Amino acid sequence: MKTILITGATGDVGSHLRRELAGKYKLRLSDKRNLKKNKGETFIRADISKMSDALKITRGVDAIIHLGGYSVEGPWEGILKANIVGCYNVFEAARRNGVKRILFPTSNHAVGFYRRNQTIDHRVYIKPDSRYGVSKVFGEALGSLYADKYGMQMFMMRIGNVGPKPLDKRRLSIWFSPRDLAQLVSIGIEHPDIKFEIVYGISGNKRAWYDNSNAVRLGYRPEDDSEIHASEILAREKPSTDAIAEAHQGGIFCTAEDVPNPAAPKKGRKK
Ligand code: 15L
Repeated sequence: MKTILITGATGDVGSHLRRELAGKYKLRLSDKRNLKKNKGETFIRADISKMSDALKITRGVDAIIHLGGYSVEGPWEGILKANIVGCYNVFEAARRNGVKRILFPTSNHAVGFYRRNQTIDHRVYIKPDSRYGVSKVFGEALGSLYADKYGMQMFMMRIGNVGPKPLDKRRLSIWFSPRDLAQLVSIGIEHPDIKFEIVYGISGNKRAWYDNSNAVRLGYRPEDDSEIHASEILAREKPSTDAIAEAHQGGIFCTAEDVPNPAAPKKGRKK
């Protein structure tokens, strides 16, 4: 059985993945916050902004799902430390430890300034909508470098919004159900021919803004579609007063300086 490291394992996507991947892989979890591990999991508390910690957690694993870091728009200092320095440390530690494969959850916010009336694929020029989006573009660029220069295998998933149900009208286009997430992640771990790939992490949503043919080419067959939730969501959605957010795929990330994590509305952003 392969050993998979999940960084940032206490977050929302990490929690879905722990449940979905249990029994299929040996899960090594890491986070700077404490975590109660389940049977079959190991946990190492680590701060990925320190190279020594990154080296410790990446030693001896078969693949890494690098979720650790800021998951929304926020102050530059935090994003720099967690998403730029932290991402560099994890990729570089993987290289030094001989770990070939990394799955990186980049984000819809790497391309959030595309308009909602456009359909984009994995080849479009980046258009980040936030400092957070820029940090995800950094991860994509670093992945490309490490694939070309060091022969590492990089699976870049531009994730929409993971959850049991889409949250609002914008998320009807980018919703990613936990079981579709698990399917795409399994492809990222198991596919024999990954060099550097960009795919969109969304379900098979009728309202998608993405042409996800690269994921389909690699075998992805999403089982869910947000459309079954559309009438309920559209009926309760209030008209937006933010014309820029409304016109662009990234929504309020295009205008706000700080965005709360939708998975933790009471506590604010994740990190
Ligand atoms: C993201 O990239 C975030 O990680 C997630 O928390 C959501 O805000 C999501 O984008 C979104 O666009 O809804």
